[in-house]
Amino acid sequence: MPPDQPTVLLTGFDPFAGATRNPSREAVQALHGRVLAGHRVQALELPTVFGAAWDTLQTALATHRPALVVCVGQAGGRSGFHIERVAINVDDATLPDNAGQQPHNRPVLPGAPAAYFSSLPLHAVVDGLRAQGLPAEVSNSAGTFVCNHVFYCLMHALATEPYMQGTRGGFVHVPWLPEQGSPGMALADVVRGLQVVVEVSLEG
Ligand code: PCA
Repeated sequence: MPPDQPTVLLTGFDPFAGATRNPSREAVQALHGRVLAGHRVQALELPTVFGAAWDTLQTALATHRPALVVCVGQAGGRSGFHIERVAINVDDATLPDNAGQQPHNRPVLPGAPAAYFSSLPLHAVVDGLRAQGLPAEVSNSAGTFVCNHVFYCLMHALATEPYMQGTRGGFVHVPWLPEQGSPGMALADVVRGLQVVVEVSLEG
């Protein structure tokens, strides 16, 4: 049963590649339970593991029936919020995931379309973030690691599952925390920015 109050599902990943922190997980946890534009935020942690990450998200989609899903991941080396435009049907890892899997040149979903576009209002989100003094841009590649994998599975489900019709979804990459490397972004700014992403996506 969908909850009475409409829900926004925000996901973040656990730390990977030997790190101890992942700003995506910390930022979505900070927003758990908040009400943004009349929608209650449900935060969810995904394992940085091909397959298992999507299994976890899929279960949450069926439970919460969210109006909006924003998956968030860390993209070390990028500066500012990267609002991802496109998910591609490719798993091609340059490092092992948290279960030691390192697929090469493999489809996420065999036989499924080559790509899906985000259904977030990309430019309105970027404008909203910049208006708050937060650096942001539209990105044309979410990579080919676990973030793109989850993004692709999400957009495929939104396109094909009858119960997901009318749900908007997309993916946002955020920079390292300042402690992790440069360029970094303070956790408070990541949290503030994700709030903008949600509000603009619900209103836009
Ligand atoms: N970033 C990785 C996976 C988990 C995360 O936070 C990625 O960009 O694929």
